[in-house]
Amino acid sequence: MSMEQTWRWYGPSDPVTLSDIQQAGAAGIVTALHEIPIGEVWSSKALEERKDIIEFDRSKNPPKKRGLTWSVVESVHVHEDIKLGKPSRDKWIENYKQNIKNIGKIGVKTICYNFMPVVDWTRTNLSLELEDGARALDFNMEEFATFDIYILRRKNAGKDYSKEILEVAKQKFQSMSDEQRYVLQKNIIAGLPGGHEGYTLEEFQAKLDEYKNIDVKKYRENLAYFLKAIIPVAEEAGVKMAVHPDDPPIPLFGLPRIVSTEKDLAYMLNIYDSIYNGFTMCTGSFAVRPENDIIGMIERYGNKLNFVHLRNIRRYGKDSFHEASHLRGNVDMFNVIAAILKEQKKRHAANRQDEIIPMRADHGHTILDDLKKKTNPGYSAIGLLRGMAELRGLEMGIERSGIIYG
Ligand code: DNO
Repeated sequence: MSMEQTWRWYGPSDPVTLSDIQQAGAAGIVTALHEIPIGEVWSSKALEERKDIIEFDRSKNPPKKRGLTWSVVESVHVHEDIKLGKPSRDKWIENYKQNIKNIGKIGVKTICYNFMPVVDWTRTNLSLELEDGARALDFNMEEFATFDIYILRRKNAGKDYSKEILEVAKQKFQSMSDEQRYVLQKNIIAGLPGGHEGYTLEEFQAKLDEYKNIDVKKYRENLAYFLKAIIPVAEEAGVKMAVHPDDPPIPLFGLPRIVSTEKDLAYMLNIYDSIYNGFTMCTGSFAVRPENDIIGMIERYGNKLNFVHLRNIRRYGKDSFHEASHLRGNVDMFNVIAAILKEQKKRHAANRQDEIIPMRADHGHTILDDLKKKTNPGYSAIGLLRGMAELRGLEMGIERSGIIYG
């Protein structure tokens, strides 16, 4: 059986329409009520309305079923008070539980979320020009350090970088125009689509300050507190939770990161042992650390693999990477897909109801006509379509050749 092909849709204001998504051949929609502030309750009414928009084209008379289903909610973000372990966390956890119940009621079975402090996914350049003229997302540690040390001026930031990086960052900062400095700042803290809220420099520093006394141990305790509260509710509601790894999976701004490696994953999955406490295999995120054995992770923790983001990266320098086309990069996509299909086979044999795992092509390059349009970074239609087409072809090749049965 193939994986379920899904597509991330940012809601009615997404320049990529539901009809575009159908034409791309996806059947599952991945979306969220992005307009609701982090932490608030998503009402059943608002959820039902969004589900209706996804499933029916009401501009037709009679309304036409589109053939799309809302498959995954990505993301129900975790309120910062929960991450910080503040006394007010219980109130936000109650809201989170209510969201799980409401989402379960409309028939969505998977929720993707993350536990990254302050910032969600982060890049330094949203439009890196590649040799062929395509544009890609890029994370350059030297530019990141330039922002951290010279623009944000975080106290003691210099201690977090090697001598080489410090040297380059200094030169970079000096040679940058005000405009370039502003763009770098915006890329890092203004918020990427679907991620955290945008911040000014002052707000951002204030957010970082709140984490002053939170080390990895404390942060893990806060995650454990959250999971122990919500997973029983997810089990009851029939909704599988899928934590997204840190993106990139390295500590940033001196903040704790706890979903970056296989060890981290093992730890968080063990906090509450249930298939409802699972993870999102985001290949592009985990692959930034060459020691992350992605295929082994799928083999070892596959029973809790609840969602898949297929994306490729090309590493350069230390901790830097740009996003590569889906089949050409440091991720061995062939063996990744084979391992996921094997997991599905295992579930089939075990009579599990959730044999088919939802996957989406993640972050395409900006190419062709999209280069002239305003698009969501990483989520322009044509690049994602290219990625999706390549991945589904590869998947079919693997299935038909019988490789996974060998
Ligand atoms: C970026 C995404 C992330 C992801 C969240 C999950 O493209 O992979 O924003 O949705 O980290 O909560």
